[in-house]
Amino acid sequence: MKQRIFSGVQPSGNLHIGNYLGAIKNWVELQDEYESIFCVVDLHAITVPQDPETLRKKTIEIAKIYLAAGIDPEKSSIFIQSHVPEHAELAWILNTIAKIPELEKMTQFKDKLQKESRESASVGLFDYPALMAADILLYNTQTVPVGEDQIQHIELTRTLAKRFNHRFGDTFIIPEPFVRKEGMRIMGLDDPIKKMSKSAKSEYNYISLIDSEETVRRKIKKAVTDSGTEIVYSDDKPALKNLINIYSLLSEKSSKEIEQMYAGKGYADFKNDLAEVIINFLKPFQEKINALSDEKVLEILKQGAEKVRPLAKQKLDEVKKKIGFVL
Ligand code: ATP
Ligand code: LTN
Repeated sequence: MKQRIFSGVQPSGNLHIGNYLGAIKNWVELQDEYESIFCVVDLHAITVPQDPETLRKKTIEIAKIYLAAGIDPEKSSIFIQSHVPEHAELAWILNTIAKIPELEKMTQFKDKLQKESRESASVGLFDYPALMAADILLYNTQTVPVGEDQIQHIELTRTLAKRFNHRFGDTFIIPEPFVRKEGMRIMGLDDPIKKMSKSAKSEYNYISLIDSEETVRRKIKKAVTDSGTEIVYSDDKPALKNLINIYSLLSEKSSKEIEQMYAGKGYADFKNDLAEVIINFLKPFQEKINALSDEKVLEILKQGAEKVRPLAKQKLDEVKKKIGFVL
């Protein structure tokens, strides 16, 4: 029996190379080894103010990105979270298991509160991790491939699952995070201390997967660098380290090789080549995205939902029985 993995991305903002390198690239590599379920988490995307037309467009776009990256719908299930209502139902139940201080501790929540005021933050934003726990636990997921920033949410998922099992008897599998060392944290191009983020204020923070050649060149030119002139990979030069990481991950060259290639050369040469490396990666990717029609993608997503829904229903029924609901 293959182990099961589950992961998801929010259809908000523009997916960037950090999302690709930290998450989606790994999914593609894992889909042969694991029974894989990948979700477009639209219920999560509405926890911050959003525009309905953009949400609709982004939901399909994320699915296209999954497919263009190499997720094969014959091997893996891909679907839209809101097409399987069991996610919201289980999240409600887990709300009654989770404790307020546990949610208050979540770094992603605290970070987002810094971006908008506490007064305007929704209860949904606060509760985001309970919904994420529901996503994972509904499918008896053993492994959750994510970027490093999501580990805390998976820890909470484990806590909730154990608490439920303890109170009501064995119900949930306790999932493990799966984080690849490489690519786990791509930093912002305008601020190498914070992770690259699609909700960043400035578009100079990220390279989106749908950026044009000209945009990539402009953003890389503007990317902050550290003091000095040499191309060296070191912790004291976080901006350069991040750029070398991106170069390395997209070109399959090691950071050592890259250092050697640019010995005696300056930032300008390095940045020009980095822009070309990114463009060479994005071009075929974008061609694949453009070749997919919205209708075809929606059909794949609906089939995905049909395939996974019975699993979700079975688990939710088990949960309902355990807590005393009349079925
Ligand atoms: P936001 O900044 O709006 O919260 P995000 O860019 O973090 O969004 P998510 O939808 O939260 O994107 O994340 C999707 C996946 O991409 C997750 O598995 C996450 O860990 C991973 N990821 C996000 N940002 C990075 C990054 N900078 N480096 C590596 N992985 C990342
Ligand atoms: N919270 C995640 C997206 C997400 C997810 C999930 C990831 C929602 N549900 C379940 C893994 C498993 C994020 O912001 N990256």
